[in-house]
Amino acid sequence: MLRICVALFVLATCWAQDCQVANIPVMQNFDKSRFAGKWYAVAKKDPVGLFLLDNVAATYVIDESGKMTANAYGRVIILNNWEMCANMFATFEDTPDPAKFKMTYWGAASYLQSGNDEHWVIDTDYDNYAIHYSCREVDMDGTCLDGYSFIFSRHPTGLRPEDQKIVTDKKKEICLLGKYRRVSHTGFCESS
Ligand code: DAO
Repeated sequence: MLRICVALFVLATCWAQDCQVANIPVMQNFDKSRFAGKWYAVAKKDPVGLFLLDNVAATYVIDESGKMTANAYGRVIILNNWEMCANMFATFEDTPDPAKFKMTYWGAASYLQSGNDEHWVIDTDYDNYAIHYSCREVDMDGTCLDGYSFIFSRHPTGLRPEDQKIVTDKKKEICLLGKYRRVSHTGFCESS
């Protein structure tokens, strides 16, 4: 009996820890109009060649046709040692899954990063926290080789204590527990 229980536990753990990008669970019935507005990044899992360092916030807008766009800012260091606040823009293409978007992003200045990334919403309660995920490169075994993720809060001071467990459980589910660093808000980008 004990052996069966252990086997079931191991099976359940493996199932809960499915790190295949294709199996990452995203927000069910995601409603982008409720997602609109300003979000402060409070933690980030960096991609290879990280870009946005801290003081990161994104404001999502949904126009009358339902199209989502965003403008974002964050402190970056470019050209070896030039510290500045980067203003970024993004457009989103809908996909059959309402929580998964194809994002095109670019900087207000040409020397800032630009590119195309996945933009998935893993979970949100719309009013307090949101978990974003983007895998840039899928490995041969189906897991993510290079990606990034933001933990967003509606509050620049961070997550409410009651949201912390939910977010920790989701980090585990997407195989990124322990991979995040704190994103501070010092006012660096406030005047831009
Ligand atoms: O910081 O290393 C990095 C990658 C960031 C990609 C730039 C994204 C700009 C638009 C952000 C919209 C919300 C995620």
